[in-house]
Amino acid sequence: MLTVFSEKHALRDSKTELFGGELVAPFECPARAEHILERVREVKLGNIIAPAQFAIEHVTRIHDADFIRFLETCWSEWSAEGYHGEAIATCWPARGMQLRIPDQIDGKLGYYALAAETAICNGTWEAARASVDVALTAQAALRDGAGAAFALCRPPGHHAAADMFGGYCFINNAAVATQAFIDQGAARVALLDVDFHHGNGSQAIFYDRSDVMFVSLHGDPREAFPHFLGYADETGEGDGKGFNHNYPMGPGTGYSTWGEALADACRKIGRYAPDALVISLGVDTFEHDPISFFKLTSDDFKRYGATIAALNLPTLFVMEGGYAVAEIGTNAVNVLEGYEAG
Ligand code: SP5
Ligand code: ZN
Repeated sequence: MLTVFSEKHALRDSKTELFGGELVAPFECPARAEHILERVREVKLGNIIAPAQFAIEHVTRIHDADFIRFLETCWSEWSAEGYHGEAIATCWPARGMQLRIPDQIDGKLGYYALAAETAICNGTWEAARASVDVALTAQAALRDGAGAAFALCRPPGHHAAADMFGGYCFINNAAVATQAFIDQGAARVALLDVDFHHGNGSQAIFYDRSDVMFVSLHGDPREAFPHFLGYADETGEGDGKGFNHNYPMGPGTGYSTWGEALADACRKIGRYAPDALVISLGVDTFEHDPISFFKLTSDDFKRYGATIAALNLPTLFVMEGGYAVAEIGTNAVNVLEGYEAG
């Protein structure tokens, strides 16, 4: 299987994450991508290529132009304020307030942020832009006939909505790649999100559409980030009614329960008969993930790769989360190896 990787991921090297009331070293760090790349090499998964550069219009098919401008200019506007730390939102348009976009950077940060844990630093925009190029390059390989490809994206994307960043995400790589399939003539695309966290951004982006089915397995929002979306009764709206499926699961969920949810999700995807399948591949479902509460083992990742392969669809894997850094390479590549063996 082809892997697409950009060294520019390393430009996203934030020093601070707001966690438990402290500023800590971010869980979403450059070493993650390096470990995955190392494992791809170790098992000889296939060729590794750098991304092509795509026009921003591919991105603005999904994201609002003002939001993209904000991401692009955030760091310089923040630095110009004379602040010493990284750009972190501190005030939001909460219940009863206005949704007008302010002029000043603290206001814009609050408007566009969905969470405060994700700080914007110098290089964040360049890395996010390279990350979506990685996804689009891998997507182009499928367009040109590859059966599967791995977009080793970093930073991740599935929490990013049309006009919101957070949850370590800026541009929704999987959503942009999904839209690229549609723009190339696909009638239906399924987006299956197996990251531990609900893919709130992806769900919101496709919620009113029937040409993209979004299916997510994740920690129950009663217990887990992003806390305010991901319930089972969110089934889509308008044309999208019946094309959104959530499988929230509680603390301690292991493969017996998770694998059943995946089997059910795959039955729904099979009935939908999409032209392509995009996987938001997070491996923070791992038993030793430091911020999550599922209990999948490294072997389980192989097993579910085979389950995905049984759908027999052109499949684009897009890297999302996973914070057990030492094991992230094994776990992510196990899914891909399980897929190839399956
Ligand atoms: C892409 C992705 O996986 N993003 C995840 C973002 C999660 N950020 C919030 C983390 C808060 C973790 N709280 C964990 C409590 C453990 N006791
Ligand atoms: Zn996650």
